[in-house]
Amino acid sequence: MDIEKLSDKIVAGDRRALARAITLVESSRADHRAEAAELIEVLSRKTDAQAIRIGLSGTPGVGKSTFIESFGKMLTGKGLRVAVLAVDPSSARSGGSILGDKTRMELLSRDPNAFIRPSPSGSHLGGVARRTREAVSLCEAAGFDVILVETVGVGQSETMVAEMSDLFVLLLAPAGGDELQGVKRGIMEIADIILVNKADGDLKPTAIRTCADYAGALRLLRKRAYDPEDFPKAMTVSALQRDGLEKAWGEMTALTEWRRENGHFDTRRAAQAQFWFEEEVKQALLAQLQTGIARDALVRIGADVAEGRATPTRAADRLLREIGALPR
Ligand SMILES: Nc1nc2c(ncn2[C@@H]2O[C@H](COP(=O)(O)OP(=O)(O)O)[C@@H](O)[C@H]2O)c(=O)[nH]1
Ligand SMILES: [Mg+2]
Repeated sequence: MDIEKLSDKIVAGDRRALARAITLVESSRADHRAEAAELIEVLSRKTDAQAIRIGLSGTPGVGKSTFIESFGKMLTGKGLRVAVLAVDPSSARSGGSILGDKTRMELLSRDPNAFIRPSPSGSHLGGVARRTREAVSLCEAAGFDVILVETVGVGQSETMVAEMSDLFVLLLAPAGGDELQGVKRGIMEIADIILVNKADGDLKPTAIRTCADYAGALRLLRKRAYDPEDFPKAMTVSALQRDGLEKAWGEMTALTEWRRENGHFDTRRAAQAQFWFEEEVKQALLAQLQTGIARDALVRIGADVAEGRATPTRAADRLLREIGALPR
C-alpha cells in the first residue's frame, strides 16, 4: 500500500480513502498494523487540523442514535463536517452494532458532510478502543470539524471514550428520583455536560425535575481545575423534537473555547496521549503473556499453584523471573 498517496487523499478529504484507512487501522494483521502506524505518523506531520471531539454515552434506549441524527444534522446545517464513530465492545456478541440502527440516522447517513462508521467488532475493550482512537485521528486529519464518539453505558467503555474526547456528554432519560442512584459516581465525575433527553410531551415535567436533580448532584462533586465556574452542567433536550440542541452546542463550544484559552485543552490532549502510550505498553505486555514461553510457564506454574505446591505470590514472582520480566 502506498501510504504517502493514501495520506494525501485523506488530507484532501477523499472519503473512500478515509474509509479504506479506517479498515486498515481495524485490521489485526501485523503488516497492516505496521502500515496503520506509519499512516498515522505521516498524517500527523502533514496536517495539524483539529476537531472538537465529543464523547457521548448513555444506556440503550436513552436516545443516542436519535440525538446524533438531530444534532449531527444541525451541525452540518451550519456548514460543519461531522464524523460519528463508536466504541462498543459488545457489538460482536450481540450481533447488532451500536450504530447498526441507521434507520434512526437516515438523514445524517446520507449527508455528504457527515461520515458514520460503526464500532469495530471485538469483545476485547482495549482493542476496540484503540481502533476507534486511531479512527478519530484519521477523521481529524481528514478535516472533520466535530467528531462524535458514541458508547453504551457499560463497564470501562466510558472511561476509554472520555480519554479520546475533548468533552464528555452523558445522555440520560427522565426518571423518578431514586433512579439518580443508578448513574455511577465515576461516570458523573467524567461528565462535562449532562443532557436529560426526551424533554417533550408528557415526559417534559419529569425531565425538568430529573435535570434539577442531576444539576444538584453535579454541584456536590469535587471542583475540577479544567472547568470554568458553571461547569459541569445539566440541561434538558428533546432529540426527537430537536429542542435544546442549539443551546447544548453553544455550551459545548463555550466550554471548549474556555479550555483552549486557559491552556486546558492542550494539556488534556497531552495527558491523553500519555494515557494511550501507557495503555499500549500494558496491552503489549499482556499479549506477551499469551505467547510461547510465557504461555507455557503460566500453565505449568499455574498447575503448581492449583495443587498447592506454590503460593500465588511466590509463583508469580517465579514466572516473572523465568520470562525475564524480573532479574533472575
Ligand atoms: N419522546 C422522545 N422519544 C425519544 C427521544 N429521543 C429518542 N426517543 C425514542 O427513544 C427510543 C430509543 O431511541 P434511540 O435513539 O434508538 O436510543 P439509543 O438506544 O440510545 O440509540 C426510540 O423509540 C426513539 O424514538 C426524544 O427526544 N423524545
Ligand atoms: Mg442507538
